[in-house]
Amino acid sequence: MGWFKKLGEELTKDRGTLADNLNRLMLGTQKIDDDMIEELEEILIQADLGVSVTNRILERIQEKNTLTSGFERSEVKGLVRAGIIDILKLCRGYTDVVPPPATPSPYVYMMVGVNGVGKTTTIAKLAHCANQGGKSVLLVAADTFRAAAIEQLEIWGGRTNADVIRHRQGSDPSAVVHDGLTAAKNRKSDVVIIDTAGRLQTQHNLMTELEKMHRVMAKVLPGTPHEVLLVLDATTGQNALSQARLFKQAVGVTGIVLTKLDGTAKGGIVVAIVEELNVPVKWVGSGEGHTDFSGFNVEEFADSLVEGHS
Ligand SMILES: Nc1nc2c(ncn2[C@@H]2O[C@H](COP(=O)(O)OP(=O)(O)OP(=O)(O)O)[C@@H](O)[C@H]2O)c(=O)[nH]1
Ligand SMILES: [Mg+2]
Repeated sequence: MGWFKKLGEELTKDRGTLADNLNRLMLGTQKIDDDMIEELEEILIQADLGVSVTNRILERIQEKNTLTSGFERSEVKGLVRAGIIDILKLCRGYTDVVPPPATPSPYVYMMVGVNGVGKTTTIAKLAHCANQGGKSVLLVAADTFRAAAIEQLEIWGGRTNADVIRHRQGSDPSAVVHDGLTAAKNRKSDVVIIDTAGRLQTQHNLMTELEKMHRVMAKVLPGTPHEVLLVLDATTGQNALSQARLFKQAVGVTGIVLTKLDGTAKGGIVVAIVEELNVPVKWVGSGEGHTDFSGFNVEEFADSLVEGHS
């Protein structure tokens, strides 16, 4: 093959969305054969669905192919969609409603995730929902590492009618957590949301720090945190899976918030994460404002992956 043609193929390979690639695949001859299955496998892997999810979907398609005669390529997209929905629904606890929870009080959320994914913005979104639901909200500024992180949280606190417990930049995040939960107990706050750093000097330091905060919470208020929310940027690829594994190991993630779905999101990786870690997606962020937040609608999400819109 000439280098020019090869280059062209490489480019299309890198570019296509899952929706585009499925459309292209369905335009081929009607026959379902090994070549088509192989091509579909490549498409699903490229969409960050991961080997395990891909195999599940392929098995489903092959099963259908042997069971029925006259199976057409045009049905492939529907089968991929159904496969994705099955996996996302396997993990109970996904929700299409927004918070706040009623009990116990205070209800404590700990937010975790690598830097820049949208943790602090998501806190504002959660705080706004809770505030709208008539709950008193306390934010805890335990990202003491990044410059201006505390001020950023205070600005959001002001906009969403939430108080903020803070120390100085560079102070021990676990001490802030300690004071935050003690204050929540004294003030009888309904909802507490803890902001954490996305980066420290090393990843090991970050995990150790998060573990320590987690222990401090349980000591001050047994049973807390009630939820550890892993914030994931939907535009991240394979990296998100290793991030999710690390955070789950360190602090036991209970739910995922998928942010930046308003962008040119890929998001296929989230299916792989839900399948491997058995952690539900709870909410999605779709913008930079504190009202750009909603529950996770499994069908809509699957549609947006296979159709390219929601
Ligand atoms: N388009 C879009 N942008 C978002 C969304 N959520 C957050 N952002 C933006 O992403 C950037 C990072 O958001 P932060 O909330 O500061 O992220 P963080 O995880 O707290 O980052 P660190 O504190 O540095 O670890 C900001 O510019 C946000 O406005 C979203 O759902 N959609
Ligand atoms: Mg932040």
